[in-house]
Amino acid sequence: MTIAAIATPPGRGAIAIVRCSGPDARAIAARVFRSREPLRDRVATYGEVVDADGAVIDRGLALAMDAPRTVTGEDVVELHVHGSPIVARETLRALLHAGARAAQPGEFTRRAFLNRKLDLSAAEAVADVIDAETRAAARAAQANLAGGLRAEVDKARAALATILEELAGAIDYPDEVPEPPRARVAAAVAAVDDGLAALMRDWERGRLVREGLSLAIVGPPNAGKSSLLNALLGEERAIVSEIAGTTRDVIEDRFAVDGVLVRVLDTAGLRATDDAIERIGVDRAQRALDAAAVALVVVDGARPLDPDARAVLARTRNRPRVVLFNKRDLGTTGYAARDPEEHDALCGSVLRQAQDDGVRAQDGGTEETLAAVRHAIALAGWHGDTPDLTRPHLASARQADAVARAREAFAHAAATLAADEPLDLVVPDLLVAVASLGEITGAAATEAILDGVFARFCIGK
Ligand SMILES: Nc1nc2c(ncn2[C@@H]2O[C@H](COP(=O)(O)OP(=O)(O)OP(=O)(O)O)[C@@H](O)[C@H]2O)c(=O)[nH]1
Ligand SMILES: [Mg+2]
Repeated sequence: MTIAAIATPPGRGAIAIVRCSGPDARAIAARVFRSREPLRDRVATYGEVVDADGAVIDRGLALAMDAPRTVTGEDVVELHVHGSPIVARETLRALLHAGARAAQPGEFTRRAFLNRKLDLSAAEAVADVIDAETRAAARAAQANLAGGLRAEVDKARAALATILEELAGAIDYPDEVPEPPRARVAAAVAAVDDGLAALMRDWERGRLVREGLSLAIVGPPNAGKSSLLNALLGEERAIVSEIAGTTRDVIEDRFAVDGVLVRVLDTAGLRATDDAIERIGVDRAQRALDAAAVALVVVDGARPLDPDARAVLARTRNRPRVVLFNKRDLGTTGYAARDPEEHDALCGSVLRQAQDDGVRAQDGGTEETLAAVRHAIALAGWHGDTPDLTRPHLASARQADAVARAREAFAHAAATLAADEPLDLVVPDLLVAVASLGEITGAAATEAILDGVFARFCIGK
């Protein structure tokens, strides 16, 4: 079945591309596209796009690409028309009328996978490339798109296949083929497991790159939370005033630290209140704090700590956080009297004037404070260890789950080996691991490995 869809984003632009893929792509395009020259493989041809009645929808280019050297592995025809949503839609309608079916989400990529144009991990990377919100995320997706993850996984599976062959030989010909030494089997399994453990470690960091870090700015009213948000963003995003309780709703924005996206939430000051609206704001602040990966706690460090400040400091002690004792330009009374738990807290000032007037810049000027806060976010969020984006990595929960299952099987195999149980008992575990890893790339090759191994088992075993 030939499918068709608009390939460019909705809205107006210079060009819109409507493409179709499938065995009838050329025949269908011929009904919709009129040109003086016939379409030739990989040559752009000028002509008219016409509707079912033969009326001209637009003039543009048609680009035919013959299977199998195409993105889907099927015949593909792209119609490049003017970038009007109406023209693109009319062109698509003409293709559908001429016999194409509207493509499902991801169907072009799915066909590419089915035609072995890319493996499953690369197909997932296609989606990641498109979704990337930062340069770092785009680069990370490219590493997998190039097939890096498949190479890693295939290497692990090949190592397992070698162990399985050896075991199978000994099972099959117990008199001729000696059992491989247990220690060697154990070491081989452990080596594969180490590689997977590294992938799992990178998974968390990779997720950070793709999804960004959620950061909630919390603290008592009037501490300077919104001032800090504005300073981090470099714009007057949130209202700042000397009235405690200025921020009511949660304000969300984003900025980057070390190329990592930080999704930041500025929240209402946390305090007990009788004001109904402020109460709602405080509830929202609390929820934002619960959901965030890292808390950025801001308290007024110039004054003795009040119960509200103590409460939020105590509440965030056991989680990743950054603590800023603010308003250093006014004094450090609160900072000096802080609890031992807050001894790694930052002390600074985010007051705009402090910077603009050059007031006591050496005493924690805004820029200096911001640099310290950014650095502390990197430490709390990813241990200051910027992810290596060029390495292949697990990019979805599905992939991470497959690796986790392989590692469980290894743990079981290791226990069997350690318990001096018969060596062939580890075979099922290793097969489970091979199959789980195969899910990552979508390889159907497990059948072959299964055949190779079980063909040598005698009946009843
Ligand atoms: N001197 C001094 N004043 C500051 C500093 N940071 C913020 N302020 C002032 O403190 C007041 C409160 O600042 P905000 O940023 O609105 O405080 P907030 O924590 O968002 O307050 P709520 O939204 O009410 O919870 C404003 O008048 C700011 O100008 C600082 O480092 N030094
Ligand atoms: Mg505020």
